[in-house]
Amino acid sequence: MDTATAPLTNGNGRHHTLAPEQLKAEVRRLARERDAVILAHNYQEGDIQDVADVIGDSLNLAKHARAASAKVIMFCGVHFMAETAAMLNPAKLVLIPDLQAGCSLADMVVPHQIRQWKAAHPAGVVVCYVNTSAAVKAECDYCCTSANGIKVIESIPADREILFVPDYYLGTYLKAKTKRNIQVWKGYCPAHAVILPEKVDALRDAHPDAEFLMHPECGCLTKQMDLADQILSTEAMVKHVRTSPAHTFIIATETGILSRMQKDNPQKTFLPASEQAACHHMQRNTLEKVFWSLATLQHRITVDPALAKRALVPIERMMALS
Ligand code: CIZ
Repeated sequence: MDTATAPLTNGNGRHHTLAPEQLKAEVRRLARERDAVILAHNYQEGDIQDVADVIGDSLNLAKHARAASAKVIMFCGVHFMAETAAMLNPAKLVLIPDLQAGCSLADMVVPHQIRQWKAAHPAGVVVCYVNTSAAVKAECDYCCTSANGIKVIESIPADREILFVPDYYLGTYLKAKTKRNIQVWKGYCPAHAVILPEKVDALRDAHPDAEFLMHPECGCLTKQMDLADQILSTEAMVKHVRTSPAHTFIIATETGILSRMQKDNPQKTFLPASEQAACHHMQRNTLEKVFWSLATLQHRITVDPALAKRALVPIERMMALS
């Protein structure tokens, strides 16, 4: 059979025989047919980014999800991000390509642990990183991303103790930057934890003119904080490399972001601080799964309305500041 005309909708077998460019065209066709907007996180693979209407960090994607007029929001990212989209725009059908695309960092704190921590610090203000479940957000006062963490912390009265969950490295960075009284939970992102100072040092020796951009979730942060040229969120990194006069960049964050940087700046060189810094949850989403998700309208993400009402409090406080 001519592969260009092979049927795609062959049911449970979930095979297709299309080349990547044909599959991308099919995804775009289906998105139009379904009235779907495709939102893709900066860490998603290049093929998914190629079919997306919007590529961005969780904050940007949340803003687009809230404003979306399409019937379907195809959220190419991880579960907590799709949950936020579903809470911000509950009338829409929010889909995720792979239901198992979770977040190891988000799993490092659960609601009863927040309640216990608050009981031990009754005057504490709880700030959660966006990498948390809706159930955890519902226990918190403020939400933040790495793009707006400093602003969120600085919006809290200076005399208040702050309890920050779940990322130890982002929390430590925010504490150093704001000089606030912040107790930090000991969670970490396994993808960022494999970025080791020795490897970064070797890369910097080999590329002395390269700019070293580091994400605040990096486990190497405590040792390298003073050495990084910039400590930036993913969105800030994407913007920075467009305008920086440097030609070579060492990028210390999840490797999926390199495809966006390379596509935007074909004349520049981007080196991952670690080839191993790949998030296996983000990688569960593939172009094929995006296609099947649109074809079958699975997997729908919903949040119980009573829970969403509570979880939206810290999210809306963050969005009001952003
Ligand atoms: O907020 C996000 O999307 C994450 C997880 C990281 C970043 O810096 O953008």
